[in-house]
Amino acid sequence: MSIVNKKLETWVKELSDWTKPDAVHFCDGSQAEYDSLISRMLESGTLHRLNQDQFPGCYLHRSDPGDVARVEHCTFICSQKKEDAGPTNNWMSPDDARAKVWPLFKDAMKGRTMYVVPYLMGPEASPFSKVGVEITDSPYVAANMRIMTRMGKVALDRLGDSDDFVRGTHSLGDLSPERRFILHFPETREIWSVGSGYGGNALLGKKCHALRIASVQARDEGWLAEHMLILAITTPAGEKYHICAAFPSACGKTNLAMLIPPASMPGYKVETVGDDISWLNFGDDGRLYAINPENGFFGVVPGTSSKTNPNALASTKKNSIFTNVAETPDHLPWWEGHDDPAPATLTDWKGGEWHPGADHPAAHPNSRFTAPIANCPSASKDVESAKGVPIDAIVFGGRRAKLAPLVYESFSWQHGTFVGATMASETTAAATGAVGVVRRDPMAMLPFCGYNMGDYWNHWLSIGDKPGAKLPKVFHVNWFKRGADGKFIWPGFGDNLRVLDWMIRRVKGEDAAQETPIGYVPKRGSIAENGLNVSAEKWDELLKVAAADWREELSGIDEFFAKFGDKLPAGIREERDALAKRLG
Ligand code: GTP
Ligand code: SPV
Ligand code: MN
Repeated sequence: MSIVNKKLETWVKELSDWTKPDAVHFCDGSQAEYDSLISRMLESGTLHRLNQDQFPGCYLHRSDPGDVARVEHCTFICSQKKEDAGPTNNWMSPDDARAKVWPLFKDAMKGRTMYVVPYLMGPEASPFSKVGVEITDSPYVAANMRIMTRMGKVALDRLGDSDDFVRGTHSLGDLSPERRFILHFPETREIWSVGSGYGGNALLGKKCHALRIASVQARDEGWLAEHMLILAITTPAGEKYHICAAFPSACGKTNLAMLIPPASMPGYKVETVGDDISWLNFGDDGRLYAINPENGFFGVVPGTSSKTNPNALASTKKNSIFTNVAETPDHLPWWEGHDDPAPATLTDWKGGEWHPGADHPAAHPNSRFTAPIANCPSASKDVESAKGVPIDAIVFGGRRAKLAPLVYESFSWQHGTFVGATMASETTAAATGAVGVVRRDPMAMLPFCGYNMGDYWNHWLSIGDKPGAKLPKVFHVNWFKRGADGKFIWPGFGDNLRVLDWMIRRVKGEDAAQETPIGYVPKRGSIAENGLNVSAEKWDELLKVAAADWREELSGIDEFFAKFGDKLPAGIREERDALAKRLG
């Protein structure tokens, strides 16, 4: 394929002179090109063919066992000033990056093909969509980018001869964790990633572009780039509502986005617009409209079953890539939480022999599927909507074994921003490091905000100050509260619709809430209970707001806020003080 964009051509030339690939391939995004990428990877052993009768077009990839998740300690914001990265990001000066990391790309593509991957984040017809180009020496990355984004010609057509594209440079390098860096240059809209071939480290359109770089563009241009799913609910009365929800990694976005209503709630319909990232822009009517910049899912596999998430399961049945799952002797993918019990012998995610009862899981806890949105039975036609869908409610949430009630509603946009800013959640396998430790994760953006988190909160507050803004209500949920027996109290999954339904009724102004110091919680009996088996004691526990526990939480919040010094916005401090007062 020939390209016409001179800036792109010059950049590709510079990069190939430095990285010395054996060949350069400009991706056009065609099916034929994808097929040849797949054939090459089957030949080289990068991919394994799964059972084509049951999983047509599906393949398995086993990543390097030391390269299985995002690496937050190797992820840096390389703004000119350290202060612009803020206290929650790692910072490296652009000069240090050039001295320390750029040499890792020298000759790095020798013996490999360089793929030039132009991609469009967002629907083809949307004015809010943005172009990026990822240059990579990983055919696995190129193939995944074709599923995850609108890739190739469509992006180049959009770009024309413009210089307005995010430049992503990616090399597997030697896959050594010591030489692994994920760098973001917000001022020049560049990304450098070396030493990892995995997910958010390497598919640069996703977290690196659509969140870290886009969050900076969003601040500059007056919109929001968020780690949020987008779903539509149609009620039995035929009214349609749209909800965005921000939960940290592996905390239930994909599941909620693809929710199937419980049998005891007939007449409701849930449709999926996005499962991970939202770009929110103001419409002429003052409302926030969300587009999903992605075109596929990079979803958590373990725990996915016909009981928990049949839509995700269906999405993976064709033309999908599985990464780090186990494989049965019949070449079927298998994982913990699968509908079928494990067969007597499996090949585990590392390629070794595995038997039930082994001392490690057969599938990696962060094993993933890459699947086209078009495969999803619940996919909304608005995935292609140019202006996006109007948002009625924004939901924050995390994993909290204790403290946070099932759901509460904030008092105002400013208070909602405070609720997002003070989110906390137990860590998961989506990033390397300890699992199950409570950490602050504002707006589920802790690992993804491309600038000072204090300025980011200020940007959220400024969204609320826009003249004529008609803002969504802001809620907080916690599906993960545990009882004295250590088990989840709330059944979750499909039954989460009961909570969304309560939110919708609040949006409509129904008197279904009671005021507490932290916000409005449901009046007892106001969440649809028909067909649900939750005892009165459990409802008490689910909806409890204990002032003493929240006072303790407030001291944790204060500790976190102290990091921001005078970057902590006045509006956030006001909300903190007001909460302290309400708690007594
Ligand atoms: P990322 O792709 O990492 O951003 O994750 P995500 O937020 O999309 O999380 P996902 O929906 O994949 O869920 C992660 C894990 O949480 C899976 O193991 C799910 O089974 C589990 N989970 C999701 N929803 C619920 C719920 O309502 N209740 C309980 N108990 N577990 C849930
Ligand atoms: C997440 O960790 O939030 C993900 C997976 O969605 S990754 O693409 O690795 O970021
Ligand atoms: Mn995510």
